Amino acid sequence: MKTYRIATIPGDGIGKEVVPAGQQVLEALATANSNFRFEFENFDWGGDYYRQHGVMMPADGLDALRDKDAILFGSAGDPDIPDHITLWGLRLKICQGFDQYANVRPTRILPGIDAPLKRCRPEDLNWVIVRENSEGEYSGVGGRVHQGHPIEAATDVTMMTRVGVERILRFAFRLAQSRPRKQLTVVTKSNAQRHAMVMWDQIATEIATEFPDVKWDKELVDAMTARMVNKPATLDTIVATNLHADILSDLAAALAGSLGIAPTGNIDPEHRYPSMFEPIHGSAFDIMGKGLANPVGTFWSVVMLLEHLGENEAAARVMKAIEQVTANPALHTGDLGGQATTVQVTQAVCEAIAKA
Ligand code: NAD
Ligand code: K
Ligand code: MN
Repeated sequence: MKTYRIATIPGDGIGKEVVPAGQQVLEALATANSNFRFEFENFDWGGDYYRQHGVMMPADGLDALRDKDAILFGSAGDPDIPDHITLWGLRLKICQGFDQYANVRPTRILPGIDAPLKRCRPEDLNWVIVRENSEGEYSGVGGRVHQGHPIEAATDVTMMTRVGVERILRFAFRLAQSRPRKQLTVVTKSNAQRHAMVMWDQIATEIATEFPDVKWDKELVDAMTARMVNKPATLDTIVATNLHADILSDLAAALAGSLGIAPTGNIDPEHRYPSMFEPIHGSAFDIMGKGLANPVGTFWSVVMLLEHLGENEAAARVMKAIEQVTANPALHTGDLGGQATTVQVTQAVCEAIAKA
């Protein structure tokens, strides 16, 4: 029997509620399946750790994760600690430290969900947004000078490297090629950002020649928001920069019903390091600690984790269980207009897995 070593990092806020729920789903799956088991190691990094140690994770934290098969992450963000400290001190440290340069964010309208885009037939809405996850607007290059003085100034430099842009575009073209519609939309803002984004467009044209069977087009990011709302069926695979795709994928999640259902994988496509899976939402300060968090985004992230491990049958089993549960409005959490709790949804998904 195969053993997969999984690191769990709940982090902060509702991360502490949804990650244990995700672990329960993996355990239910292992119980129902004799081909593999999981060995979990939990890491209590995040805001509480910061209050005790002055850092979000230990200096040798990456070494503790290095030999894992995958990481299940919750959220970094604490009401009492500035957001840039929590984000850079934990999630980005892992993403950048393990060169998880491809962030993959699927969007579909799940059964039973009253989504703003529900007029779109489910078979017409099957997006995957690929987010560049290692540089761009989040390169960390910049600075702040003359703080508090009239001449105060600050920069955050958008840094795109040819290597970084080539590899994310190649990943996106390859992903598009593997999907039925073989279609890719490359999103930029090359009218305004006339250096980095123009280079991105040029590299897209170069990489496209390697994928003659992929139909591709370009869209400016502002126009893209309107296209997602007005012509959703014209989109399939989408690739955008770190910042643009961050924003577009929250829009995508809301259009599909809620931030609480959307998953993501921070992937190292070369499998040199463990990849990390997480719901796209944050710590949700307004509902944390109340048992109201929707765990579906984490469960769908578990599906992506299983696919990454090559356990496609098990992944499909979890996805089917999720869809059975979302189809029942009595099992909707507050963000979907229902009254179910995190525990109720988790139990229902675990039962559906056991019965499948
Ligand atoms: P958020 O995603 O935490 O919350 C936005 C809104 O969506 C809130 O009203 C929240 O209640 C709701 N929501 C989110 N997830 C939900 C779920 N699973 N079930 C039900 N409702 C849900 O975004 P925010 O308020 O901008 O950020 C809060 C904190 O989280 C900040 O510190 C931010 O930096 C951090 N954050 C972290 C990550 C990450 O770790 N990957 C991502 C986004 C935000
Ligand atoms: K998250
Ligand atoms: Mn985000």
